[in-house]
Amino acid sequence: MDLLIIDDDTVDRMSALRTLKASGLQLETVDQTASAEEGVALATARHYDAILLDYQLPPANGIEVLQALRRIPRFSTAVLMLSHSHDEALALQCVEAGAQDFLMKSEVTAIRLKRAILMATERYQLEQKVRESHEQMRRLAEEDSLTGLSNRYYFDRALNEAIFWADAHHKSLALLLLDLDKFKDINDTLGHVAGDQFLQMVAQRLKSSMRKDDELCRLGGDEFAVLVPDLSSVDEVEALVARIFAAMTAPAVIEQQELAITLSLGVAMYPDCADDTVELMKCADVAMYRAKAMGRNQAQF
Ligand code: GH3
Repeated sequence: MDLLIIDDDTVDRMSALRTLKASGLQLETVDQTASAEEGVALATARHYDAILLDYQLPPANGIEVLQALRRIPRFSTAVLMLSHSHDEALALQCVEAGAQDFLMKSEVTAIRLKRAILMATERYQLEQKVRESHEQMRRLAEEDSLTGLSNRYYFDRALNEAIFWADAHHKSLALLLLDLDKFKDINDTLGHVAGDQFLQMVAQRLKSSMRKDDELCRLGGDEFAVLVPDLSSVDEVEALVARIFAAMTAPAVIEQQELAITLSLGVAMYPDCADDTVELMKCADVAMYRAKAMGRNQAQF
């Protein structure tokens, strides 16, 4: 087991070290530091199974150090807070801030420390597994399995949030609806697998046309949507539309056949042409069908 002790009191640090050695825990590494800053740096540089963190670390307190530790990317270490204080409210505060346990220094014996470390690391690993499986489930629920893009479920939530954000910040946003032209012909002539490959290629090209904050989703079938938040001018949307069409100019090559990629695109702006999500979707849909009606392979605003 790899441990780190962060305690500015040399006597307490040595005592923790002695207690650890007497605990019978299988210790690989026990690093120690008197400085909160160095403690965070050590925990950033390598993984520890547990950190024994003193609550009193002037000028910081243990909760601030705990927060700094938890900001470390992929931090996965159980933190046990130690203090001379018998304050139950403080103990609760530390656990609420994310410490796995709170131990009073005067009551720490080798057996108690061993039990606390084993329980804390086990509980932490369990919490970590639950967090990871929640995250995995969320990702799966929001991902389109064919293209890897976000799906309709994600899009509905993102659209509501984007409108809420635009209202709160008095900003505009654009919604683009894209529908491939005569996509069914590819399925009919080359088969469904080739159709799938075509959709994957289009998805990749669309992805490469986006800016960092643009939200690209596959709504289903051959239909895609893009949310363009925080718009300063319509020029930004026009530039994005131009990038999308430019990305489609080279044909897709599937089964040694060159297939032209064309799509019809409808753009709707919020709040200029709609008051809510339903109206905005309708507005973009009408524009997209206008693009189809006017000969396809074009955008309509
Ligand atoms: P239009 O230009 O009028 O939009 O013509 P289109 O052929 O693109 O439109 P239509 O909506 O008639 O056809 C969409 C086709 O997409 C029909 C459906 O079978 C196919 N499709 C839907 N989802 C998938 C998929 O995941 N993979 C494949 N290969 N085809 C799909």
